Amino acid sequence: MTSTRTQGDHDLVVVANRLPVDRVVGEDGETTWRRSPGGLVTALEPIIQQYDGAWVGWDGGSDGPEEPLEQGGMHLFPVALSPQEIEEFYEGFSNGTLWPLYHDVVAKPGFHREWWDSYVTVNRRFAERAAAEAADKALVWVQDYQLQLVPAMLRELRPDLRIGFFLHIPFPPSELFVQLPWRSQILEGLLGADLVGFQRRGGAQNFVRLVRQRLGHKTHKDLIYLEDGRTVAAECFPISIDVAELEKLSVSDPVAERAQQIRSQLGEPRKLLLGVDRLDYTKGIYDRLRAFGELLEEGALSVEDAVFVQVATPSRERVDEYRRLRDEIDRLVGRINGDLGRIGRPAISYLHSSYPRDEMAALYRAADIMVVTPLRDGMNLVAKEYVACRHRDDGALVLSEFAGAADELKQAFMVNPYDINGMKAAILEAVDAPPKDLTKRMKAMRKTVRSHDVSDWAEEFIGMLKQARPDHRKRLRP
Ligand code: ADQ
Repeated sequence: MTSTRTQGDHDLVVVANRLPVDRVVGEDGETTWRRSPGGLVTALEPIIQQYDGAWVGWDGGSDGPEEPLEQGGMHLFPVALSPQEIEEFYEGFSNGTLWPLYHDVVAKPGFHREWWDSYVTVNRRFAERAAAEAADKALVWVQDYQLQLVPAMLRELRPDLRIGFFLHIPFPPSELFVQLPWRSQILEGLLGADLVGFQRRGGAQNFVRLVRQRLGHKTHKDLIYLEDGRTVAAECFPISIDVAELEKLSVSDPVAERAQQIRSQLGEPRKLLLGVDRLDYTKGIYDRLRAFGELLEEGALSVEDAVFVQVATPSRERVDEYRRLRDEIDRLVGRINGDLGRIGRPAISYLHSSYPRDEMAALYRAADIMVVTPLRDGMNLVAKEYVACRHRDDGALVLSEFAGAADELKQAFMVNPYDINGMKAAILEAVDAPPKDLTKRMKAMRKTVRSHDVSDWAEEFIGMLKQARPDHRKRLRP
């Protein structure tokens, strides 16, 4: 690692695996950049604009630009990855090791030394780029599991910075985390931050316990005291959504009309059940559809009056586990539709497409029952998006207790996604619930979602990070 201290102009630097833009290649072969649709971009864009800040990230390709880009008042600094690094750092260590390990080992993590080496190399590249762009005493906010070594690497290069880290996925209990051959390096990497944020209280507690047990640091509640005199805070900051944007969309006439149209195209079912997920083995899609299939088989529901719309956007298709999952779900849907569907009445309407926000809002409005059953999920924004779109306080949410959202959306029909009979019972309970009960539940959940949106999330994190004094023995909170 170079020890030369260079310095940039930006008082806020976000460091994330991906840049907030997608490359679009026109018919003439010309490359342009379009703002990515994700929630993180929505959350961070206003704050970056306010600070005239920078965003350091990868453009998603292997032949991306090296030169800075400007987009919507944000200064973007690309970090290049080679095809081998995409395979080893991104598909390998990030998505083949950390992702399954942090999600309760629902798939077997691969532990490969060359993947780890690539993770270290790429994290260093991100840290160096951030160090070069941050102004004196700037705030740097590092995002997610792909970049857990960046905080310590960055601190070594730039001890003047205030460094925050937020983990979007769960932080596992120590019994699972300690499987990782590089467990101490990851913990040391995170401790380079002044503030480490998690989706749930339990994640922060797991982290504090691990640094106490494994690294021998003194801790008190959510604070970790390091030998060099620094204090690191581990806090929970549950992420949210842009509530106002979705509310506005969902009450608009075109979305209302489209919601009606969706229902009529599906044959005006009495109950429309909906699932919306990235096609990922953590999301519990297979067992959810199995539960629905069994309800049809047993006659508790019939295709004459219930249909399940499952939107599953393919993702990480170069990773074996994801290809296998796609095949398994394809087969299951084929079997259920083949056995139980009728002409013009499929049991499951299964879609691989990615939709614009207005179509998503229409789907949420059209659905009587939203079924969100991940085996483990950091938060799950889909659950919150559904609630935000139910402006009439109707509809039901069936929610896994293993999603971060379960801490807040307590009035959902809660399920253990490993318990197929329990899921069947919860779906039936939601189908048969009296409208009064549904209204009471949805009203309470809408109030919760509206009281804390994604800009509150970002402002709370940055607000707390600003209080950090990396070069003093000061606690973050009085
Ligand atoms: P994800 O695992 O991607 O996020 P989630 O929180 O549900 O999961 O977010 C998915 C987003 O993609 C939602 O905003 C949803 O509307 C959108 N989406 C899904 N399918 C779509 C489709 N077919 N077309 C268009 N949009 C679609 C990770 C963690 C989560 C955590 C988030 C944010 O795994 O636990 O909530 O980051 O921190």
